Amino acid sequence: MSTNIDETRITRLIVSSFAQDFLADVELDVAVVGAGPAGLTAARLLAAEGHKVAVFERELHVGGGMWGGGMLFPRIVVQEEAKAIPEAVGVTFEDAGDGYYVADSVEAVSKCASVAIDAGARIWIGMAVEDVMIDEQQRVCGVVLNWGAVQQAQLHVDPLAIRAQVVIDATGHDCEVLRIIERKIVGARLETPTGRIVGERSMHAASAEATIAELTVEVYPGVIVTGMAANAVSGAPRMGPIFGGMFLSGQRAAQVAEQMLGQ
Ligand code: 48H
Repeated sequence: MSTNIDETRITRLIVSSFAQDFLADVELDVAVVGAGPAGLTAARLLAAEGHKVAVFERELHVGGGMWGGGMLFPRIVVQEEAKAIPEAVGVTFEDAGDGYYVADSVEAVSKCASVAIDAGARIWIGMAVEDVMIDEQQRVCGVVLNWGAVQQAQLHVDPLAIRAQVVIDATGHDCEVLRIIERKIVGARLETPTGRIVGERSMHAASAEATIAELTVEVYPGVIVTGMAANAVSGAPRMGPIFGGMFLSGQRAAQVAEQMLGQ
């Protein structure tokens, strides 16, 4: 049998399938903001444990800063301690010796996203988190969404809200969820050396990679910070295109979220 192609049927299928899945994600265990390596890793591991997880990504593409590798040379470097995490999703590495491993960045992103989806995490693209939802105690209990394109065009369109028991800020260098919290929640105190966002420091890859997993904490009630955002919020350095810390931090974020969900 050949398909009788009908344009309006296609329209109905697109909108009804979207509506069904989006409505299913209005109440989540974990909302991950940002589909970079840290966010994708946390989402995959939590979904694999049976939690209801969605990733909200502002751009049309996933992968964040990993997609473009180092200065658009589409390769990433990962150190020995972290290599098992991307290997678990099928990323292949060239052993460059001395504990350095090199992979194709497009392969790495594609496999991280693909296995996260297979594990049950839903990835919503083109959706930006522009605010958080709070409860009476000022604990974060969800995210406020708008289309990424609406944000870019600076249109005045009211957003929609998603409830989540845990929110993970995986927004990279700009730690955007925490900037919103700092700006909008009166008296907000973060789990950082100053209680505020300290800001990312200049490159020192060894110390940046050493600190990132331990800086992956519940940084504000209901919110875990992971990936580059974890270093940025606490005043730790950047590391350039070595990505092991992002995978280790994403793994740690999943562990912290599990503890929070179990309470
Ligand atoms: C929805 C948003 C929002 C928002 C941002 O930058 P990322 O790749 O983040 P990490 O932490 O997983 O990885 C960091 C790494 O890529 C990197 O930049 C490194 C290692 N840099 C070192 C150096 O020295 O430069 O991904 C963050 C994602 C992006 O895709 C953003 O588009 C997205 O978050 N995002 N999504 N709502 N408000 N803000």
